[in-house]
Amino acid sequence: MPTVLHQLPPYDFLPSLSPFCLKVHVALRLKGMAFTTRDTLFAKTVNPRGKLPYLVLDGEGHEDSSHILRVLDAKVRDGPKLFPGGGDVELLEDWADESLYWFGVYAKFEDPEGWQRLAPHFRRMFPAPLRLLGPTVGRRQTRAKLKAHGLTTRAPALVKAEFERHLDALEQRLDGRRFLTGDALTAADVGVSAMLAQLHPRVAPWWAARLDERKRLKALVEDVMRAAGVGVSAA
Ligand SMILES: N[C@@H](CCC(=O)N[C@@H](CS)C(=O)NCC(=O)O)C(=O)O
Repeated sequence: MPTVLHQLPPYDFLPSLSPFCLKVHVALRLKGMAFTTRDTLFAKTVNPRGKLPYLVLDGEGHEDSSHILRVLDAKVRDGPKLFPGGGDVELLEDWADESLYWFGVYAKFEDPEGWQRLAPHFRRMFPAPLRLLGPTVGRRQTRAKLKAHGLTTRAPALVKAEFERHLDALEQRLDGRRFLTGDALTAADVGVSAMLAQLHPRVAPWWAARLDERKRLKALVEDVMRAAGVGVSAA
């Protein structure tokens, strides 16, 4: 039975607009699995709970990137054990989803420079009849989520400073370690790398440049993407 990853559409330089979908993409590749992708901006047409990624594996549908990685661990022998049972992996993987993720959303949909660069790509992801209004409505909905999350209730300088502190904390963790929790690649590395890879220089140059300044962290993101054979084309 074919394995199908339902995801938000790709750009011409990243496999998906959604870092959660990218995370599953990377995990499937690390596990050596053959799969196809189906792209949509309308998550509810695939998953009644309205979220992507949604993975169909052995005829069964699975939602939520963290859950999907656990399903892959349980079902697929090859590749790294993504959740080997350590507490730090659990915490970092969840922190990447629930905190780091939102900085990427902010960089693309709230930061004026990011939105100016994202908008033409985002527009092309909509079916032709929706290209005029779709991006504006999509941005409005995304900004409402950012506000509910709390990031946009702070001044931009505070958001950027907090982002840099997070990068510094990750960079420090990599002092003397190959991966974020030790010598083996885990879901923590996959999750953090997927969230940071969405800060591509072509859509979020300021944010990508801050990552470039943290050499160990930048190398980790590149290594994870390379190990997974996921194309992230350069600026
Ligand atoms: N916790 C979920 C989050 C998934 C999620 O928020 N996906 C977003 C795309 S980045 C989505 O499907 N948004 C569509 C919508 O909210 O309408 C996971 O890890 O998969």
